[in-house]
Amino acid sequence: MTLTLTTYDWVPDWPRGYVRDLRIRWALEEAGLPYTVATTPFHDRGPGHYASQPFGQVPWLTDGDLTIFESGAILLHLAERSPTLMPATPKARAEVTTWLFAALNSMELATVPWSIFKFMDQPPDNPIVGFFEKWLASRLQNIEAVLEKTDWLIGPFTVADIAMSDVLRLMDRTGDLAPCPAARDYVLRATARPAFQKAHADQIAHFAAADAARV
Ligand SMILES: N[C@@H](CCC(=O)N[C@@H](CS)C(=O)NCC(=O)O)C(=O)O
Repeated sequence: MTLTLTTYDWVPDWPRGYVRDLRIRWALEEAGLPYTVATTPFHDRGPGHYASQPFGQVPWLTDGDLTIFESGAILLHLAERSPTLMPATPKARAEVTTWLFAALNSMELATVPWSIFKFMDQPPDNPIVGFFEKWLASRLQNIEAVLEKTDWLIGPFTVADIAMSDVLRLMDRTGDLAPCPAARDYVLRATARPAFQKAHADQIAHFAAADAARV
């Protein structure tokens, strides 16, 4: 099995440490699967890029002659290959899949529009911003209630925790997880894992090397 993860050749400073190839690096490190990293231009997204990722985004993963895009699909693909990422029992598999989708389709669905407004520096009285803040606050309240009762979503750490903590991590960056101590502790617990630390350091080093190559 030859695994190649593709990310951008360079990105500006602010997304560094948060580009979604990180969740894939993290899963690969947790699973101990060997992989290489390839790059695609950030500025010139040509037909080759769209052939692998129809939305012109990253990441994507090739596994032999398979190409998989969407970070959730990639995480699931890797989880199928590693009991560290997803225990083999039908119950655990169903729970992991459920929480993986919940991370992306219930939590990230709310955090992405919120983060767009946040980084656009909208005035706080903008009613659309208010709507999204309220929606996100309600989702946070729901996940806080779950995380108050458990260290990891299904019991043991799984790929669902990679997705969920990575989604919540973006909010922690701006201090917006402060009202949710259980979610905050969860992010701290997840990001203290050696596999996260390695994945994060590798992404930072990848883009730093790109800066060095540009001068
Ligand atoms: N749903 C996609 C989202 C991918 C995504 O938003 N990628 C960002 C980097 S983290 C990107 O390529 N942004 C550039 C763009 O959308 O043009 C996934 O989870 O893989």
